[in-house]
Amino acid sequence: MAIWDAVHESMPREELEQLQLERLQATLNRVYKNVTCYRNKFNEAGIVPEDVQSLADLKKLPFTTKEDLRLNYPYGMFAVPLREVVRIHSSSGTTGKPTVVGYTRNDIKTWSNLVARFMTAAGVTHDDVVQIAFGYGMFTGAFGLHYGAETIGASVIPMGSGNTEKQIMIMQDYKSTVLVGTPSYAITLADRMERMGVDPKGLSLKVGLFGGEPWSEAMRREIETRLCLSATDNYGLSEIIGPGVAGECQCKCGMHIFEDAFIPEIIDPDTGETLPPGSVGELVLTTLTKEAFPMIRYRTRDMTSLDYAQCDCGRTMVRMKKTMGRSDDMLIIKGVNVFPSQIEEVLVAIEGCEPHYQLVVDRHGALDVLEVRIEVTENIFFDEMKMQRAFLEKVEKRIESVLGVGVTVKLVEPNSIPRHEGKAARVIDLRKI
Ligand code: DLL
Repeated sequence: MAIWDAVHESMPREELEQLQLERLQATLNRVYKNVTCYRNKFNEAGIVPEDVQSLADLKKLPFTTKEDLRLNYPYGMFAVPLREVVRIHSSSGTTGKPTVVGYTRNDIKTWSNLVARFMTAAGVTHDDVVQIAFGYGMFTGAFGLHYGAETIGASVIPMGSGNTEKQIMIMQDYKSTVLVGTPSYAITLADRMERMGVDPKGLSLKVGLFGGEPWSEAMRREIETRLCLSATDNYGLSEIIGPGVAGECQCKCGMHIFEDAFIPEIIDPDTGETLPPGSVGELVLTTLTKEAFPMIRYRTRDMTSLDYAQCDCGRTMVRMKKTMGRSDDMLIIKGVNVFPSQIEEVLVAIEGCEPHYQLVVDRHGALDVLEVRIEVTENIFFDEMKMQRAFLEKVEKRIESVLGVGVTVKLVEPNSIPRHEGKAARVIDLRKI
Protein backbone atom coordinates (compact mmCIF):
# COMPACT_ATOMS: atom_id res chain seq x y z
CA MET A 1 0.00 0.00 0.00
CA ALA A 2 1.50 3.30 -1.10
CA ILE A 3 2.24 6.09 1.38
CA TRP A 4 2.43 9.65 -0.01
CA ASP A 5 4.84 11.05 2.59
CA ALA A 6 6.37 8.01 4.31
CA VAL A 7 8.92 10.14 6.21
CA HIS A 8 6.21 11.93 8.13
CA GLU A 9 3.30 9.48 8.01
CA SER A 10 5.41 6.61 9.40
CA MET A 11 7.63 8.62 11.73
CA PRO A 12 8.53 6.89 15.01
CA ARG A 13 6.43 8.47 17.76
CA GLU A 14 9.38 9.84 19.71
CA GLU A 15 10.66 11.75 16.68
CA LEU A 16 7.15 12.86 15.83
CA GLU A 17 6.63 14.31 19.30
CA GLN A 18 9.92 16.19 19.10
CA LEU A 19 8.85 17.66 15.74
CA GLN A 20 5.43 18.55 17.15
CA LEU A 21 6.99 20.39 20.08
CA GLU A 22 9.34 22.40 17.86
CA ARG A 23 6.52 23.34 15.51
CA LEU A 24 4.19 24.15 18.38
CA GLN A 25 6.69 26.51 19.97
CA ALA A 26 7.27 28.29 16.66
CA THR A 27 3.50 28.62 16.11
CA LEU A 28 2.92 29.98 19.61
CA ASN A 29 5.62 32.60 19.17
CA ARG A 30 4.10 33.68 15.89
CA VAL A 31 0.53 33.97 17.09
CA TYR A 32 1.58 35.75 20.27
CA LYS A 33 3.40 38.31 18.19
CA ASN A 34 0.93 38.68 15.31
CA VAL A 35 -2.61 37.94 16.53
CA THR A 36 -4.10 40.27 19.14
CA CYS A 37 -6.80 37.77 20.15
CA TYR A 38 -4.20 35.13 21.09
CA ARG A 39 -1.95 37.65 22.83
CA ASN A 40 -4.87 38.85 24.96
CA LYS A 41 -6.01 35.32 25.76
CA PHE A 42 -2.51 34.19 26.75
CA ASN A 43 -2.02 37.32 28.86
CA GLU A 44 -5.34 36.73 30.61
CA ALA A 45 -4.27 33.18 31.40
CA GLY A 46 -0.88 34.49 32.60
CA ILE A 47 1.01 32.49 29.98
CA VAL A 48 3.81 33.36 27.56
CA PRO A 49 4.89 31.03 24.71
CA GLU A 50 8.11 30.15 26.62
CA ASP A 51 5.99 28.45 29.29
CA VAL A 52 5.28 25.64 26.84
CA GLN A 53 8.30 23.38 27.28
CA SER A 54 6.67 20.03 26.57
CA LEU A 55 3.60 18.73 24.73
CA ALA A 56 1.94 18.19 28.11
CA ASP A 57 2.12 21.97 28.64
CA LEU A 58 -0.36 22.42 25.80
CA LYS A 59 -3.08 21.90 28.40
CA LYS A 60 -2.16 25.23 30.01
CA LEU A 61 -3.24 27.17 26.92
CA PRO A 62 -6.75 28.59 26.57
CA PHE A 63 -9.16 27.12 24.01
CA THR A 64 -10.15 28.91 20.83
CA THR A 65 -13.84 28.75 19.90
CA LYS A 66 -16.11 29.69 17.03
CA GLU A 67 -17.10 32.70 19.15
CA ASP A 68 -13.49 33.99 18.99
CA LEU A 69 -13.65 33.77 15.20
CA ARG A 70 -16.99 35.56 15.17
CA LEU A 71 -15.67 38.38 17.35
CA ASN A 72 -12.65 38.80 15.07
CA TYR A 73 -14.62 38.69 11.81
CA PRO A 74 -13.39 38.86 9.11
CA TYR A 75 -9.58 39.03 9.27
CA GLY A 76 -8.76 39.52 12.96
CA MET A 77 -7.35 36.00 13.47
CA PHE A 78 -4.99 36.14 10.46
CA ALA A 79 -1.32 35.88 11.48
CA VAL A 80 0.03 37.40 8.25
CA PRO A 81 -0.81 40.61 6.38
CA LEU A 82 -3.53 40.20 3.76
CA ARG A 83 -1.05 40.73 0.93
CA GLU A 84 0.49 37.34 1.79
CA VAL A 85 -2.87 35.60 1.60
CA VAL A 86 -3.56 33.96 -1.76
CA ARG A 87 -6.89 32.30 -0.95
CA ILE A 88 -9.89 32.92 1.24
CA HIS A 89 -12.53 30.33 2.10
CA SER A 90 -15.34 30.31 4.58
CA SER A 91 -17.33 27.77 6.52
CA SER A 92 -20.77 26.56 5.65
CA GLY A 93 -22.33 27.90 8.85
CA THR A 94 -26.07 28.35 8.64
CA THR A 95 -26.50 31.11 11.22
CA GLY A 96 -24.89 34.51 11.49
CA LYS A 97 -21.71 35.60 9.74
CA PRO A 98 -19.58 32.93 8.10
CA THR A 99 -16.14 31.99 9.42
CA VAL A 100 -13.40 33.41 7.23
CA VAL A 101 -10.15 31.50 6.77
CA GLY A 102 -7.04 32.38 4.74
CA TYR A 103 -4.14 30.55 3.12
CA THR A 104 -0.68 31.72 2.09
CA ARG A 105 0.99 30.21 -0.95
CA ASN A 106 2.81 27.82 1.40
CA ASP A 107 -0.45 26.91 3.13
CA ILE A 108 -1.95 25.87 -0.21
CA LYS A 109 1.07 23.65 -0.84
CA THR A 110 0.82 22.13 2.65
CA TRP A 111 -2.92 21.59 2.20
CA SER A 112 -2.53 19.93 -1.21
CA ASN A 113 0.04 17.52 0.21
CA LEU A 114 -2.12 16.63 3.20
CA VAL A 115 -5.05 15.84 0.90
CA ALA A 116 -2.68 13.86 -1.37
CA ARG A 117 -1.81 11.78 1.71
CA PHE A 118 -5.34 10.57 2.43
CA MET A 119 -6.22 10.17 -1.24
CA THR A 120 -3.14 7.95 -1.65
CA ALA A 121 -4.08 6.09 1.53
CA ALA A 122 -7.51 5.38 0.02
CA GLY A 123 -5.87 3.94 -3.11
CA VAL A 124 -5.83 6.90 -5.55
CA THR A 125 -2.84 7.05 -7.96
CA HIS A 126 -1.74 9.22 -10.90
CA ASP A 127 -3.59 6.80 -13.20
CA ASP A 128 -6.98 7.73 -11.76
CA VAL A 129 -9.73 9.93 -13.13
CA VAL A 130 -11.19 11.82 -10.18
CA GLN A 131 -14.71 13.24 -10.39
CA ILE A 132 -15.25 15.97 -7.81
CA ALA A 133 -18.93 16.23 -6.86
CA PHE A 134 -18.47 18.79 -4.07
CA GLY A 135 -19.61 22.35 -4.66
CA TYR A 136 -16.85 24.70 -5.81
CA GLY A 137 -16.96 28.02 -4.03
CA MET A 138 -16.36 29.13 -0.48
CA PHE A 139 -16.67 25.51 0.75
CA THR A 140 -13.22 23.94 1.18
CA GLY A 141 -14.27 20.45 0.02
CA ALA A 142 -13.99 20.81 -3.76
CA PHE A 143 -10.80 22.88 -3.91
CA GLY A 144 -9.10 20.75 -1.25
CA LEU A 145 -9.70 17.45 -3.03
CA HIS A 146 -9.07 19.06 -6.42
CA TYR A 147 -5.58 20.29 -5.46
CA GLY A 148 -4.77 17.05 -3.66
CA ALA A 149 -5.69 14.93 -6.70
CA GLU A 150 -3.67 17.18 -9.03
CA THR A 151 -0.70 16.94 -6.67
CA ILE A 152 -0.86 13.14 -7.02
CA GLY A 153 -1.00 13.60 -10.79
CA ALA A 154 -4.48 12.16 -11.27
CA SER A 155 -6.82 13.58 -13.92
CA VAL A 156 -9.39 15.81 -12.24
CA ILE A 157 -12.94 16.39 -13.45
CA PRO A 158 -14.15 19.52 -11.60
CA MET A 159 -17.81 18.58 -11.96
CA GLY A 160 -19.12 20.48 -8.92
CA SER A 161 -22.22 19.50 -6.98
CA GLY A 162 -25.68 18.71 -8.30
CA ASN A 163 -26.68 18.01 -11.88
CA THR A 164 -27.09 14.40 -10.89
CA GLU A 165 -27.98 12.97 -14.32
CA LYS A 166 -25.09 14.78 -15.92
CA GLN A 167 -22.77 13.48 -13.20
CA ILE A 168 -23.81 9.96 -14.15
CA MET A 169 -23.34 10.60 -17.87
CA ILE A 170 -19.86 12.06 -17.28
CA MET A 171 -19.01 9.15 -15.02
CA GLN A 172 -19.95 6.77 -17.81
CA ASP A 173 -18.37 8.64 -20.71
CA TYR A 174 -15.16 9.90 -19.05
CA LYS A 175 -14.70 6.62 -17.19
CA SER A 176 -14.26 8.20 -13.77
CA THR A 177 -12.46 5.84 -11.39
CA VAL A 178 -12.74 7.93 -8.24
CA LEU A 179 -15.81 9.69 -6.85
CA VAL A 180 -15.50 12.56 -4.37
CA GLY A 181 -18.46 14.05 -2.49
CA THR A 182 -20.61 13.80 0.62
CA PRO A 183 -21.81 10.30 1.58
CA SER A 184 -25.43 11.44 1.35
CA TYR A 185 -24.85 12.60 -2.22
CA ALA A 186 -23.35 9.17 -3.03
CA ILE A 187 -26.71 7.64 -2.05
CA THR A 188 -28.56 10.21 -4.18
CA LEU A 189 -26.37 9.19 -7.13
CA ALA A 190 -27.06 5.50 -6.49
CA ASP A 191 -30.81 6.16 -6.34
CA ARG A 192 -30.78 8.10 -9.59
CA MET A 193 -28.73 5.41 -11.34
CA GLU A 194 -31.27 2.86 -10.27
CA ARG A 195 -34.10 4.96 -11.69
CA MET A 196 -32.20 5.57 -14.91
CA GLY A 197 -31.44 1.86 -15.25
CA VAL A 198 -27.67 2.43 -15.09
CA ASP A 199 -25.81 -0.61 -13.78
CA PRO A 200 -22.93 0.53 -11.54
CA LYS A 201 -21.02 -2.60 -12.50
CA GLY A 202 -20.72 -1.12 -15.97
CA LEU A 203 -18.97 2.00 -14.61
CA SER A 204 -15.24 2.31 -13.93
CA LEU A 205 -15.55 3.48 -10.31
CA LYS A 206 -12.98 2.00 -7.95
CA VAL A 207 -12.64 4.32 -4.97
CA GLY A 208 -14.99 6.75 -3.25
CA LEU A 209 -13.71 9.51 -0.97
CA PHE A 210 -16.56 10.74 1.16
CA GLY A 211 -16.55 13.32 3.92
CA GLY A 212 -17.91 16.61 5.15
CA GLU A 213 -20.64 15.05 7.30
CA PRO A 214 -21.08 12.10 9.68
CA TRP A 215 -22.01 8.72 8.20
CA SER A 216 -22.32 5.25 9.66
CA GLU A 217 -20.63 1.92 8.87
CA ALA A 218 -24.02 0.67 7.65
CA MET A 219 -24.13 3.57 5.19
CA ARG A 220 -20.62 2.65 4.01
CA ARG A 221 -21.74 -0.90 3.25
CA GLU A 222 -24.75 0.39 1.37
CA ILE A 223 -22.68 2.82 -0.74
CA GLU A 224 -20.05 0.15 -1.48
CA THR A 225 -22.63 -2.36 -2.67
CA ARG A 226 -24.71 0.08 -4.67
CA LEU A 227 -21.86 1.96 -6.37
CA CYS A 228 -19.39 -0.97 -6.62
CA LEU A 229 -16.46 0.90 -5.10
CA SER A 230 -14.36 1.01 -1.95
CA ALA A 231 -15.77 3.84 0.18
CA THR A 232 -13.42 5.73 2.51
CA ASP A 233 -14.02 8.47 5.05
CA ASN A 234 -12.08 11.69 5.41
CA TYR A 235 -12.45 14.48 7.92
CA GLY A 236 -11.63 18.13 8.22
CA LEU A 237 -13.03 21.56 8.95
CA SER A 238 -12.49 24.97 7.40
CA GLU A 239 -11.12 26.52 10.58
CA ILE A 240 -8.28 23.98 10.69
CA ILE A 241 -7.51 23.67 6.94
CA GLY A 242 -10.57 22.06 5.28
CA PRO A 243 -10.32 18.40 4.20
CA GLY A 244 -6.85 16.99 4.95
CA VAL A 245 -6.97 16.83 8.74
CA ALA A 246 -7.56 13.06 8.75
CA GLY A 247 -8.41 10.24 6.38
CA GLU A 248 -8.81 6.48 6.26
CA CYS A 249 -6.32 4.04 4.80
CA GLN A 250 -7.50 0.83 3.18
CA CYS A 251 -7.71 -0.90 6.58
CA LYS A 252 -10.76 1.34 7.18
CA CYS A 253 -10.36 1.22 10.94
CA GLY A 254 -10.27 4.91 11.78
CA MET A 255 -8.98 8.06 10.12
CA HIS A 256 -5.27 8.82 10.50
CA ILE A 257 -4.81 12.35 11.82
CA PHE A 258 -1.74 13.96 10.25
CA GLU A 259 -0.05 14.65 13.53
CA ASP A 260 3.02 16.38 12.14
CA ALA A 261 0.58 19.14 11.09
CA PHE A 262 -2.07 18.96 13.85
CA ILE A 263 -2.09 18.01 17.53
CA PRO A 264 -5.35 16.31 18.54
CA GLU A 265 -6.72 16.24 22.08
CA ILE A 266 -9.96 14.81 23.45
CA ILE A 267 -11.73 16.82 26.12
CA ASP A 268 -14.86 16.58 28.18
CA PRO A 269 -17.14 19.08 26.39
CA ASP A 270 -18.73 20.15 29.67
CA THR A 271 -15.67 20.65 31.87
CA GLY A 272 -12.97 21.26 29.25
CA GLU A 273 -10.78 18.70 30.98
CA THR A 274 -8.38 16.61 28.85
CA LEU A 275 -9.49 12.97 28.80
CA PRO A 276 -7.20 9.89 28.80
CA PRO A 277 -6.43 8.12 25.47
CA GLY A 278 -9.34 6.06 24.17
CA SER A 279 -12.07 8.16 25.82
CA VAL A 280 -14.96 9.55 23.81
CA GLY A 281 -15.14 13.32 23.91
CA GLU A 282 -14.80 16.51 21.92
CA LEU A 283 -11.91 16.75 19.51
CA VAL A 284 -9.64 19.78 20.00
CA LEU A 285 -7.06 20.60 17.34
CA THR A 286 -3.94 22.76 17.22
CA THR A 287 -2.29 23.53 13.87
CA LEU A 288 1.49 23.21 13.60
CA THR A 289 2.30 24.29 10.05
CA LYS A 290 -0.30 26.87 9.08
CA GLU A 291 1.00 30.37 8.29
CA ALA A 292 -2.04 32.55 7.56
CA PHE A 293 -4.55 31.07 9.98
CA PRO A 294 -3.00 29.12 12.86
CA MET A 295 -5.44 27.70 15.40
CA ILE A 296 -4.52 26.98 18.99
CA ARG A 297 -6.63 24.37 20.82
CA TYR A 298 -9.64 24.90 18.57
CA ARG A 299 -12.80 23.27 19.90
CA THR A 300 -14.23 21.39 16.92
CA ARG A 301 -17.47 20.31 18.68
CA ASP A 302 -17.01 16.92 16.96
CA MET A 303 -17.34 13.90 19.23
CA THR A 304 -14.91 11.03 18.67
CA SER A 305 -12.12 8.99 20.29
CA LEU A 306 -8.46 8.40 19.43
CA ASP A 307 -6.68 5.07 18.92
CA TYR A 308 -2.88 5.11 19.27
CA ALA A 309 -2.41 1.39 18.45
CA GLN A 310 -0.18 0.69 15.43
CA CYS A 311 -2.18 0.34 12.18
CA ASP A 312 -1.45 -2.48 9.71
CA CYS A 313 -0.86 0.04 6.93
CA GLY A 314 2.49 1.14 8.41
CA ARG A 315 1.42 4.68 9.30
CA THR A 316 2.24 5.67 12.86
CA MET A 317 -0.29 8.48 12.96
CA VAL A 318 -3.11 8.18 15.49
CA ARG A 319 -6.56 7.21 14.22
CA MET A 320 -9.79 8.99 15.07
CA LYS A 321 -13.04 7.00 15.06
CA LYS A 322 -15.84 8.02 12.75
CA THR A 323 -17.37 10.98 14.52
CA MET A 324 -20.67 10.38 16.27
CA GLY A 325 -21.79 13.88 15.33
CA ARG A 326 -21.22 17.29 16.80
CA SER A 327 -21.66 18.03 20.46
CA ASP A 328 -23.96 20.86 19.35
CA ASP A 329 -25.96 18.51 17.05
CA MET A 330 -26.40 16.03 19.81
CA LEU A 331 -30.04 15.77 20.78
CA ILE A 332 -31.00 15.37 24.37
CA ILE A 333 -34.22 13.40 24.43
CA LYS A 334 -35.69 12.82 27.86
CA GLY A 335 -32.20 13.36 29.24
CA VAL A 336 -30.57 10.79 26.96
CA ASN A 337 -27.86 11.87 24.51
CA VAL A 338 -28.81 10.91 20.98
CA PHE A 339 -26.73 11.31 17.83
CA PRO A 340 -28.44 11.10 14.42
CA SER A 341 -25.72 8.65 13.31
CA GLN A 342 -26.90 6.08 15.88
CA ILE A 343 -30.35 6.08 14.34
CA GLU A 344 -28.90 5.90 10.84
CA GLU A 345 -26.93 2.78 11.81
CA VAL A 346 -30.18 1.02 12.80
CA LEU A 347 -32.22 2.19 9.81
CA VAL A 348 -29.74 1.27 7.11
CA ALA A 349 -29.52 -2.27 8.52
CA ILE A 350 -33.28 -2.86 8.18
CA GLU A 351 -34.45 -4.24 4.88
CA GLY A 352 -36.90 -1.92 3.16
CA CYS A 353 -35.63 1.25 4.86
CA GLU A 354 -33.91 3.81 2.70
CA PRO A 355 -31.00 5.79 4.19
CA HIS A 356 -33.09 8.93 3.72
CA TYR A 357 -34.44 10.01 7.06
CA GLN A 358 -35.33 13.02 9.10
CA LEU A 359 -35.53 13.48 12.84
CA VAL A 360 -38.19 15.79 14.18
CA VAL A 361 -37.88 16.80 17.80
CA ASP A 362 -40.76 18.47 19.59
CA ARG A 363 -41.87 19.12 23.11
CA HIS A 364 -45.25 17.99 24.37
CA GLY A 365 -45.73 19.73 27.70
CA ALA A 366 -42.42 19.20 29.47
CA LEU A 367 -41.64 16.05 27.54
CA ASP A 368 -39.36 15.80 24.51
CA VAL A 369 -40.59 13.57 21.72
CA LEU A 370 -38.56 12.31 18.81
CA GLU A 371 -40.21 11.37 15.56
CA VAL A 372 -38.12 9.45 13.06
CA ARG A 373 -39.41 9.91 9.53
CA ILE A 374 -38.18 7.25 7.18
CA GLU A 375 -38.60 6.54 3.55
CA VAL A 376 -39.32 2.99 2.59
CA THR A 377 -38.63 1.35 -0.74
CA GLU A 378 -41.51 1.33 -3.24
CA ASN A 379 -42.24 -2.38 -2.87
CA ILE A 380 -42.56 -2.14 0.89
CA PHE A 381 -45.03 0.75 0.97
CA PHE A 382 -47.72 -1.52 2.31
CA ASP A 383 -51.37 -1.19 1.58
CA GLU A 384 -52.13 -3.52 4.41
CA MET A 385 -52.39 -1.73 7.77
CA LYS A 386 -51.41 -4.81 9.77
CA MET A 387 -48.15 -5.27 7.92
CA GLN A 388 -47.34 -1.62 8.23
CA ARG A 389 -47.97 -1.68 11.98
CA ALA A 390 -45.68 -4.68 12.42
CA PHE A 391 -42.93 -3.03 10.40
CA LEU A 392 -43.20 0.19 12.40
CA GLU A 393 -43.04 -1.67 15.68
CA LYS A 394 -39.96 -3.58 14.56
CA VAL A 395 -38.14 -0.35 13.66
CA GLU A 396 -39.24 1.43 16.83
CA LYS A 397 -38.07 -1.49 19.01
CA ARG A 398 -34.66 -1.64 17.34
CA ILE A 399 -34.08 2.09 17.70
CA GLU A 400 -35.23 2.00 21.29
CA SER A 401 -32.85 -0.83 22.14
CA VAL A 402 -29.89 1.16 20.77
CA LEU A 403 -30.81 4.58 22.17
CA GLY A 404 -32.48 3.54 25.39
CA VAL A 405 -35.26 5.98 24.69
CA GLY A 406 -38.59 5.56 22.92
CA VAL A 407 -39.24 7.14 19.53
CA THR A 408 -42.15 7.31 17.13
CA VAL A 409 -41.46 6.12 13.62
CA LYS A 410 -43.44 7.50 10.72
CA LEU A 411 -43.24 6.08 7.21
CA VAL A 412 -43.19 8.61 4.44
CA GLU A 413 -43.55 8.22 0.67
CA PRO A 414 -40.42 7.36 -1.33
CA ASN A 415 -38.61 10.54 -2.43
CA SER A 416 -40.54 12.82 -0.09
CA ILE A 417 -37.58 13.77 2.15
CA PRO A 418 -35.60 16.59 0.52
CA ARG A 419 -32.35 15.47 -1.15
CA HIS A 420 -29.17 17.46 -0.66
CA GLU A 421 -26.32 17.87 -3.07
CA GLY A 422 -23.94 18.87 -0.28
CA LYS A 423 -24.34 18.12 3.37
CA ALA A 424 -27.60 16.50 4.46
CA ALA A 425 -29.81 18.29 7.01
CA ARG A 426 -31.28 15.53 9.16
CA VAL A 427 -32.72 17.24 12.20
CA ILE A 428 -35.74 19.51 12.53
CA ASP A 429 -35.92 20.84 16.06
CA LEU A 430 -39.34 22.36 16.63
CA ARG A 431 -38.51 23.06 20.27
CA LYS A 432 -36.60 26.20 19.29
CA ILE A 433 -39.45 27.76 17.36
O1 DLL B 1 -16.70 19.96 5.74
C1 DLL B 1 -14.36 20.13 5.28
C2 DLL B 1 -14.41 18.87 4.52
C3 DLL B 1 -14.81 18.87 3.21
C4 DLL B 1 -14.04 17.66 5.10
C5 DLL B 1 -14.84 17.72 2.48
C6 DLL B 1 -14.05 16.50 4.38
C7 DLL B 1 -14.46 16.52 3.07
P1 DLL B 1 -16.78 22.62 7.13
O2 DLL B 1 -17.78 22.97 6.13
O3 DLL B 1 -16.12 23.69 7.91
O4 DLL B 1 -15.59 21.80 6.50
O5 DLL B 1 -17.47 21.60 8.15
C8 DLL B 1 -16.74 20.98 9.15
O6 DLL B 1 -18.17 19.03 9.10
O7 DLL B 1 -16.60 20.01 12.14
C9 DLL B 1 -17.70 18.05 11.17
O8 DLL B 1 -18.77 18.35 12.03
C10 DLL B 1 -18.23 17.79 9.78
N1 DLL B 1 -17.41 16.79 9.09
C11 DLL B 1 -16.48 17.00 8.14
N2 DLL B 1 -15.98 15.80 7.72
C12 DLL B 1 -16.60 14.84 8.44
C13 DLL B 1 -16.52 13.41 8.48
C14 DLL B 1 -15.67 20.60 5.85
N3 DLL B 1 -15.74 12.71 7.68
C15 DLL B 1 -17.61 20.04 9.94
N4 DLL B 1 -17.31 12.78 9.37
C16 DLL B 1 -16.82 19.27 10.98
C17 DLL B 1 -18.12 13.47 10.20
C18 DLL B 1 -17.51 15.47 9.31
N5 DLL B 1 -18.25 14.78 10.19
